[in-house]
Amino acid sequence: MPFTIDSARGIFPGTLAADAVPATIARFIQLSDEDQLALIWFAYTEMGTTITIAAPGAANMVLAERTMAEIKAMSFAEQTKVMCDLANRADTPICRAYASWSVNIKLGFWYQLGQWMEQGTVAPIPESYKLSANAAAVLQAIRGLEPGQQITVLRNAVVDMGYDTAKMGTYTRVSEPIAIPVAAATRTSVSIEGVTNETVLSYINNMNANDFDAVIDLFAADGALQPPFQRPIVGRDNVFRYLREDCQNLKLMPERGVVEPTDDGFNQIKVTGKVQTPWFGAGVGMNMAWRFLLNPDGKIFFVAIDLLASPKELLNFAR
Ligand code: 45D
Repeated sequence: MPFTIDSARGIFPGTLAADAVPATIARFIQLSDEDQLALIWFAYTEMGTTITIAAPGAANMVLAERTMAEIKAMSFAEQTKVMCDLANRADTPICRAYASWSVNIKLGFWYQLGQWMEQGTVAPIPESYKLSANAAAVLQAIRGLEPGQQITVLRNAVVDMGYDTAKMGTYTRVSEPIAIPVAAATRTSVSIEGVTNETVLSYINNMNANDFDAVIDLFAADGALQPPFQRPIVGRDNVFRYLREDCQNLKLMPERGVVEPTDDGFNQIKVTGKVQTPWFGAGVGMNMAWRFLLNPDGKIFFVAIDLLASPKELLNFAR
């Protein structure tokens, strides 16, 4: 076996990911719970003046409805406590429920709370709230990021909240219903400058069609997918579950790439381009790279998805 998942992670080592994102999160989680909430509130409302967030679909709001109704009925003091508990990753029933939700349900939950905070039905962040010097510095750092990195910081901050699932034993994961794949007649088909590899094209086109049965067929049995800033998800069952839970309705817009065969019959392929999330649509194009390693059967042994450090990286194919 010429490659392991670990060695595969190192293909195209010249790729510069947006390390500012994990660096910002690392500073953020050091802040007090109140500072965290206020900082996100300020960052979110500032961003709202230039980019519009789409309201989450009803199907995914309904899954958080009971918790949201519970919070709505509380006093301001209790509501503030719940939000602080989430930031502190406390062990409470609400923090456990939250931890069981998929990313989009977590985001939808906060979207709703944000609206209620704006309307004054849920405890708002006082306009006079004074961020600590550290929190103000983190907010300033977020202001300096490009929009794709800003929304990733917000997303990752939200994902990290709630109780730690590793401490929860067995629990039922809650995720939005699976969308029906796009009908054959209305599917889109990409072309990538420099890449005609069928596996890669099929990966992109089937992701764009929410056809995860077809996507997973492209993977080797022991294949892995590494999302931005995460450890690889290994094995078809795990990758399949991830695709169905967290990857619906994305728009992948690859632009160019390179193919480089290895001595052992594998193919390394790097593709760069833009990705849109359903939350922001065409309003935010994230600069991304896919680093594929295909085995001699043309199956995906490994693919890393990276959020790039800058638009300049879209043209970096150095090996
Ligand atoms: O705490 O090929 C308040 C994969 C204040 C799959 C708030 C992929 C208090 C394979 C404002 C209320 C998925 C890896 C909070 C490709 C408070 C593949 C609320 C890549 C929290 C291409 C805050 C996909 C709110 C990618 C409501 C890169 C914040 C997807 C909302 C990236 C933030 C998606 C939202 C991203 C952020 C989505 C909605 C970055 C959404 C970000």
